[in-house]
Amino acid sequence: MLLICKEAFFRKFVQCSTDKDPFIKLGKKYYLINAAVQLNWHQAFLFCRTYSSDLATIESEAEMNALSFYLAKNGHSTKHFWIGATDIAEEGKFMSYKTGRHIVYAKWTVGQPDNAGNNEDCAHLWTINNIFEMNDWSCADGKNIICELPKSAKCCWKKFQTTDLGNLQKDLQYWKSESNQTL
Ligand SMILES: [Ca+2]
Ligand SMILES: [Ca+2]
Repeated sequence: MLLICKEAFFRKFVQCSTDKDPFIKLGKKYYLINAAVQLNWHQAFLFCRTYSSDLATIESEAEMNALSFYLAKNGHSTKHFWIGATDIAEEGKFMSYKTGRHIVYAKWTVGQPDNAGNNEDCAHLWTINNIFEMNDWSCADGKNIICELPKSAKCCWKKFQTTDLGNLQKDLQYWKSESNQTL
């Protein structure tokens, strides 16, 4: 069946595509793994929004394992990835920017979150013994990024990009130049 969706901003009808590239499917979710450019947590949030997506909210052990396996398999074990959990509003209460609620799942490294230096409010993934776990870190530091496509996004997500740079590579170059100016 040919699906048609309406892109509100341009007010024209476009043909739906089930192609969600550059998002990849792991388990039941679609992720954009940005291992090329490091941004601070707030820039990472905005980067995901340009793809009509959110910083990833990991909601189960199965999701964590799927991401961990994929990242390790693709040579990213030494990298740190921002995810969408922060206790910036209230210390010690990590909230999901995607759901607006307390995170329902966490795999904190032993001893974390420790709010080191009284300045760690954003959650990221890092590896302990080649397994990805969660840690809190300074939101201002640059890290790689995992975005998650909303379940409701069926198609046309590319039409909602806030940049008109065309593709991921150009977007990454854009953000890299932005981060060089602001980090
Ligand atoms: Ca904190
Ligand atoms: Ca920490």
